[in-house]
Amino acid sequence: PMGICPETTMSLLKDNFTGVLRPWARPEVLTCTSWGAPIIWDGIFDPHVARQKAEQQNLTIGLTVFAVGRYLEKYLARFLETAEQHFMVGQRVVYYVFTERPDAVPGIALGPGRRLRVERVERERRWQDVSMARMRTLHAALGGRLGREASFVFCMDVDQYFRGTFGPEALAESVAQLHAWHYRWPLRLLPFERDERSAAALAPDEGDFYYHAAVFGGSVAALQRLTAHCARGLEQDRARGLEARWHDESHLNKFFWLHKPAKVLSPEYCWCPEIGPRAEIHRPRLLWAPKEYHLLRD
Ligand code: 2GW
Ligand code: MN
Repeated sequence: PMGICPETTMSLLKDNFTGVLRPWARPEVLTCTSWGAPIIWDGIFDPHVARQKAEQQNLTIGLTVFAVGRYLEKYLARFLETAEQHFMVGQRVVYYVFTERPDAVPGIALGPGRRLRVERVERERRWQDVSMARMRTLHAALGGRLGREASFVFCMDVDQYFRGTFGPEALAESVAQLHAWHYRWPLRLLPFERDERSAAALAPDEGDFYYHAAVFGGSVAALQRLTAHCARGLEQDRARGLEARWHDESHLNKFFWLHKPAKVLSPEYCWCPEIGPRAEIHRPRLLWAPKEYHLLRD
């Protein structure tokens, strides 16, 4: 289907609350936020039921990823190859790769109903700008072809790879990812931007969770609001000579404080292997790829 379809979004949400989720299956973790959004842990949904229900709705799911500079050779092929194995298998999927070198994008064998689109972007000079420019570019893409052909979109970092099923149980009007390093931390220690002059600032008593900008998603309309908010905040800060502590991630956290996500993904969905084994992390879906800062940040 073309364009945004609110009915589809709503019925999917309703199904998630009534049929698909069994939050009591994981009594040792928080499976619901204070505002009533489910937190998706392994075991609280039946992947087969989730997949069947989604297939009936005939959705097209977008997956955006930026691969600029050395990140293209280093991370993109593995990200896409493993997405073919694990991301929304059985659904219609359209990958959007943003890069300054479209010719260098590796050829990946795609399953039926899956396609890859490559969009050219300018290369920013500072690495912080590469990351932050994504919000502006995504906003434009959501207002264009991506927004017309997808009903839901996930926006992801490229420096990670899929290891387990990342299926339609993760879909919702707006979706935020719990940060693997911070989900056990007390609220007042979370690394939100605290400088009141920044558009991303949260007061000491504000904040629900610290969300990871490596994975966020939602309907096209919700993501247009999210990317517009973050792009505006980033520009406002820049005009004042400020840069938030964690760049675009700080602004994303401000957005989700003001506009609560409809669904939250447990750290199983984007896990950092360096943390080591933890009892509550059953089946990681994405794993952070190792970084070589000396190689990349110069
Ligand atoms: C970024 C930092 C340093 C050196 C290179 C880059 C870089 C990033 C690059 O050269 N080329 C590129 O395509 N990127 C894209 O930006 C790529 O998609 C990458 O995954 C994304 C974010 O940069 P990354 O993954 O190096 O940053 P992280 O893993 O520290 O990410 C968190 O914090 C960022 C802000 O500092 C973002 O909010 C990100 O979404 C967070 O996961
Ligand atoms: Mn990253």
